[in-house]
Order: sequence, then C-alpha cells, then structure tokens
Amino acid sequence: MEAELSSPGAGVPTLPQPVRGDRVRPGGGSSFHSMWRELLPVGRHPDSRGYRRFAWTGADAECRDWFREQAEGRGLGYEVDRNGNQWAWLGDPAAGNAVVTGSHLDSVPDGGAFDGPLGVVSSFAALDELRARGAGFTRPLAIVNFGDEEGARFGLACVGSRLTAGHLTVEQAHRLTDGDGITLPQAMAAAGHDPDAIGPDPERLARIGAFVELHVEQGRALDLSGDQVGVASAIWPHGRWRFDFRGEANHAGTTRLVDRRDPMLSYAETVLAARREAELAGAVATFGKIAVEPNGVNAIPSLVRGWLDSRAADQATLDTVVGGIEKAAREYAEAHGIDLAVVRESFTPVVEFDHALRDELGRILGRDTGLTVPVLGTGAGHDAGILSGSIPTAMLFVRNPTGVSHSPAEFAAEDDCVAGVEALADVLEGLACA
Ligand code: HGY
Ligand code: MN
Ligand code: MN
Repeated sequence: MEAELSSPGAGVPTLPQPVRGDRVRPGGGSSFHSMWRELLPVGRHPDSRGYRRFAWTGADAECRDWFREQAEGRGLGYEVDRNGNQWAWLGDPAAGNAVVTGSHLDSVPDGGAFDGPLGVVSSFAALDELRARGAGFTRPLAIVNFGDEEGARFGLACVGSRLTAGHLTVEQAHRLTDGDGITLPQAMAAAGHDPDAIGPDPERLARIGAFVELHVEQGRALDLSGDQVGVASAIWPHGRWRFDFRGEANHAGTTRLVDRRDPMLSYAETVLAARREAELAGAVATFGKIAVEPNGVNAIPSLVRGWLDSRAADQATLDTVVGGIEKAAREYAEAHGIDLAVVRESFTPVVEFDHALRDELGRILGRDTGLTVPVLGTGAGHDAGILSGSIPTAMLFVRNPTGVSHSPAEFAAEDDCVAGVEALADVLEGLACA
C-alpha cells in the first residue's frame, strides 16, 4: 500500500506480482483505502515523514477521534475502558466469548505508517467485508485500539494491555514519566482520562474468547517465502534496560585526559560489547536511545544514560547476552572510575501463541487454496503477546517486502494489505459467524 512515502534506496518497491496462495479477491477491503487515506496524515512529521503518535498527545487524540468515528459510523457500541483502550462492539459484550480483533495506533518516534494502524484499519475493513458477505454473527465481535503500545513517551511498551491484564500495577503506572518530567497520570488527565480509574480489568478479559491481531510483518519471512499472509507462532522474550554511567562534569578544553572521569567512554565501549554479545549468541541488542547531562559540546558529561533493547529466541540466551553486556559495562566503568547503575525497565517473557487458535487460523486460511499458511516467530512485542497469558490470542502477519519497520520507510504493498483484510475477514467469519 502506497504510504505516500518513498521507500529507501531504489524508491518504492514495485508491487509484487500475485504468487502462490494470493488472497486478493475482487472487492476485498474496499473501505480499507478510504480509512487508510484518512488516517495517513495524522501525526506524521513534515520533515522526517515519520510518525510521532505518542500516548496522550494531540496526535494520539486525533487517532482516537478517528477510531470513534469509525465505530460510531458503523453503528458499533463505542467505549473507552478504564485504561484508555478504545473498543467498538458488535453485539452485546455481556454475552461473553467475544471474538476481538484490532491493534494499536500509537507509534515509535518517526515510526512507519503500518505498525499498528494496519491492524486497526484492517479490522474495520474486515467487518465491512463480513457485512457485505451477509455473515451472521453468533458471537459478539469487538475491534480494539490498545493505548500506548510502543511506550515511546513513557518508556514502557504495551501500557494499555499490561494494565488490563494486570501485568502493570497502578503504582508502577503512576510513576511512569516522560522526557519532560510529565507523569502518566498528568498526561492522562490532560487528555481527559481519569488516571485514578486505571487498573486490571479481569471482567473485560473474561468476556473475550479469542483475540486476533493483524500486523505488518517486521521482517522479510513472507517476502522470502512468496506469501502475502502468515500466522504467528511465538514472540521472543525481550526487555529494556537502562544503563546510567555517572562520571564527573568538567571543561572539555582544559581538563587533561588523565584527569577525566568521562562516562561517555564506558557507554561507547558498552555499545560495542552489546553488539559482540548479541552476535555471539545469535540474538539482538540495541542501544537506540541516549540521554547526556549536561549535553554540552564543550562539557565532559556528568551522566550518560543509555537504554538497551535486547531480544533472543529463548530466555537462557537472553540472560546470557544481557549478563555479558552488563559485566563488560561494569569492567569498563571500573577502569574509568565511573559509577554504573543498571535498571531493568521493561520485560516480556517468551510468548507461545495459543496452539489451537493458531492452528484454526491456519486451517481457515488454507481452506480455499489447500496450501499451508506460513507460521512464523517474531522478535517484535505486541498486545496479543501481553494478553496471551489471560486469553487465547493469535496474530496474522501481512507481507512487508523490505522488512523495514519502526522507520518512515516501513511499507506494505496495496494488494498485500487487501489480502490481509480478506484473510482477517475469513478468520473472523470462521470464529464468530455461524
Ligand atoms: O518493541 C516492540 O517490539 C513493539 O514494537 N512495541
Ligand atoms: Mn512497533
Ligand atoms: Mn506494533
């Protein structure tokens, strides 16, 4: 789908030709395009062309308004839950055993157009498709927008779903603070949401029989296999650790090298150690965010804060990687007379999606073509992963020809997006209709 953005390098990739298992059917996802065009400009930065849809900001409010319009425009029961997640219901939620689909609308700093919104727009388009088919629903259906999935502003991913599932306490949530010192409660209240209402929502979860999240693939497995749609198997364990290197502020021009306690050196060596440890273990480790105090060109820093994101196929490997990075960091810090504190700010254990639901999706999607639908793991976290401990959850991935994500260059071809809508409609019909 053209995101009105040029992709990197050789320009927007040519539309992949229909290949095995292509799902494009005439008329599929016709409402997709108009919703996509409406949402596309919201929160996009004019220079970077990336998205800055951070939790409880103006851009987030615009996305929420868009969601509410889609819900009410379709006569769906609209509500915002105690944690700020938005729900659009078809049927009576109290009947229970609901089939829920959706994703998130917030983004990472200068993120792409598809990560999150593709799932939400496809959910409404799939419902339109089912209505066009005359499908008869035997279970309540809901479309959800989970708030603050990326954690771009307050540093913790999946706040809306973590609160709902009880994986984040109210006290922990109230302590979350953004880079300007604004707390989550202050940001929520400023956006008109009562921060004292937040908390676990077991009653809501008890009404859900299955949650299926459609998401752009953040990798190239489907591009390499030649498939438009795949089913998720698992999410790697992953987390975020903050490394605080404290040294001694001093004059960059008059302080001899031997007299320095410069935390930037230990930080730099730790970044290189992270790459080494990850390579050795076949894992990933990224220092993507840094904060320097006092952050002056001519001042040796007093403090360098670096945030590590690390992920691995299993817990033991992740522990080895992060342990190795921390050990190296402590050795460097000691050698330079630097104080080091390491704080784990967020962690998500390995997620194995519900096998029965995963296999049901594969059966439904393979029914027409007789082909097996690819089942793939991912290193990316999702609300479906957070909820997997409370309810049966599954994910559908839509082909991303470049694999690039968390970047303005994130891209998915138009016919693949429509194929995703068709696949989601088939899945929802198989799960929620007679
Ligand atoms: O970080 C992640 O994997 C997700 O995009 N929140
Ligand atoms: Mn993301
Ligand atoms: Mn996402």
